Amino acid sequence: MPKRPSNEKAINELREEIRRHEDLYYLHENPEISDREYDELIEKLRAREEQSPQLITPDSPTQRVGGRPAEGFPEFAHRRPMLSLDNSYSIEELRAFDERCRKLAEGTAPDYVAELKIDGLSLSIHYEDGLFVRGVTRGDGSRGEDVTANVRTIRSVPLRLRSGAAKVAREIEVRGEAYLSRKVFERINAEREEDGESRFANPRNAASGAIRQLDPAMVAKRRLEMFAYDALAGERKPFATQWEALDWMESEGCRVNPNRRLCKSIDEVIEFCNAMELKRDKLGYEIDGVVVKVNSTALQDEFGATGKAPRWAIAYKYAARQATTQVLDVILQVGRTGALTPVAVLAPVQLGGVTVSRSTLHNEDEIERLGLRIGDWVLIERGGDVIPKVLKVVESKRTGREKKFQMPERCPECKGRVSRPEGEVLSRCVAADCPAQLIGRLLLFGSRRAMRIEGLGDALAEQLIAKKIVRDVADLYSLKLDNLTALERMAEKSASNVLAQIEASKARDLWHLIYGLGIRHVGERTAGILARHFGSLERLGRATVAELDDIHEIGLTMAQSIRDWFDDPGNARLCRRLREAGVRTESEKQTRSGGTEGNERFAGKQFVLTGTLPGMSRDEARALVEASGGRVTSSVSKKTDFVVAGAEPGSKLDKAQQLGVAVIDEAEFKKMLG
Ligand code: 1X8
Repeated sequence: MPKRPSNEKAINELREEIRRHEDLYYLHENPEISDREYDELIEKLRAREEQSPQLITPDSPTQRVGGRPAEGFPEFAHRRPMLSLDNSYSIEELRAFDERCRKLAEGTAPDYVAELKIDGLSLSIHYEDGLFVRGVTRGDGSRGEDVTANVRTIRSVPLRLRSGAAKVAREIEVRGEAYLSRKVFERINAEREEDGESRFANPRNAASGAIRQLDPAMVAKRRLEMFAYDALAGERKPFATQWEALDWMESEGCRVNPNRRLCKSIDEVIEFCNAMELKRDKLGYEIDGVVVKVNSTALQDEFGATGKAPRWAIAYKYAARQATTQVLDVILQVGRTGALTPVAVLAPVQLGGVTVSRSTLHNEDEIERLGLRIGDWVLIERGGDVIPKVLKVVESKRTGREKKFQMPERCPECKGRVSRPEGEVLSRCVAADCPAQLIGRLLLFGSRRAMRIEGLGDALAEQLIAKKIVRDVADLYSLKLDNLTALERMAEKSASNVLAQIEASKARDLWHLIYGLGIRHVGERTAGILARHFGSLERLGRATVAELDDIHEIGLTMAQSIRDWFDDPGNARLCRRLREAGVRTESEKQTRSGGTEGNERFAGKQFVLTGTLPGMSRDEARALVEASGGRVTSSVSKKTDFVVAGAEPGSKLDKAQQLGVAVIDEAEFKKMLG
């Protein structure tokens, strides 16, 4: 009879494998398997260790509560361990949790609090006499890293609790989950890609990378946020219930997630879980489930913990929106800058209620990292966005007939030359007349934040380029009615509307034009800074790299990119033709004052915008402030000079009133602008 592999051998192999995945996850921020698969490995190991308890070593992955402390920050011992949560993956498991709780509560049914489980990293925030003194990561649950300077940059962490704090205790600890919004996560990944770095796999990894940065200024750029979920006074919970703790933290100025429910039964908890699953995609951040807690603090204390997790709480994890499917092909999309983005064409598969048939692969390096070949079976996951990502290749399904993807030497759209500059992750089509790029440029130029030409959508842009009626954005200004009415699906009424929109766009302020030109690295904010600094397209076009680099907030890469753009003779001609067509190439305020210096009416002033303004968007208001030398920040502080408040202003207005900051409405704001 073949000898059964010894338990010891199996345990060692499992530990090896788990440690490898931990390294991939924590050190390289690049996991190969889903959290659920990781949990399953741990469970397997735990089961084996239970059979042979003598083999349990203190360094076994089952003996650890959380991540490992990183180097570079002093350690801090938590006053009360930061436990992890047991997971449940089904309604039955939730009901089983309820059964256990009722038994522990001797037959009575406890109330529960249901809260969202945020996909981020837990932090412990210490206050003394109401003042923020320390921020610590969870670390291994008993000791974390003191990341105070970094936590200070999180705007949703109050640096001072409001008045009532002293009544509770001199020393207070608030625990919460720090995270990155989807928007910021996307921005960081886009920046990393531009800089030739690999993308973060998920917001949690990006957040945990952010909090471990050694330079707080870098952390501040990451725009971490936090939802508070627990309050402690030393080792003790100072409130009779979790529900009160949440309300109290909110009243003290902490950000508490509004999606929470006090439940009288497990049925209500289940209802909340189901309702939030439907709302999941509409939240601006990633959640991976719901945390269910026994409401009464006395009962929590009675129930205690099992070593690594409390008995009075459980995480209900949403089914991962993952599926396996086959890669039928890899195609390339050509963006406005000529960047070639590989996209996997998938055998259609249902994922979280939608049919998925495409998945972005980002760039060649990502394909390399995944080891992906055409014909492979892949595990895909849909996060908050409709576009899913490929997590890994299912190697066991390989037949040997899979084909490697090769970046072509010619652009699939125009057959132009493709080049990948040293140190960059993106290959680009370098042809100046590539139609895919031209369409992309027209669309950017006409977009809302740029020249706002309504009606210039995909269909129109494609036809204009394909029929060679328009070759660049300046050609838009010589379009005639019959150019447009000759196109498909373009009646005379819509054609004249489009022409009117194009005409109106000539008067847009300079920053919209600069942004709409699509100069690499020049986003809306930079466009605003450039417009204010130079006051005209001509002066901007004459600026040297050194002059550009000298401007606060403009780095060398940007400076070089701007200079390169204007040095291109085609672009220089484009600017001239735009001016000749009557497009405003001078800043409005500059023209009026006749000077060459920026309008510095708001120099050094800090503004906060809140609520909906009746006559302008937030972006417009921001641009106006910046064009006059002011700054817009997102939260109200003593340094804020003015809060511009519109309809439904929310807590920023309260804060302004508390601090005695001047609050103005749109009319006053406009008056100040002159
Ligand atoms: C982890 C988390 C908790 C909460 C939200 N998100 C998390 N990731 C919450 O309580 N609302 S609690 C928790 C833990 O105890 N490990």
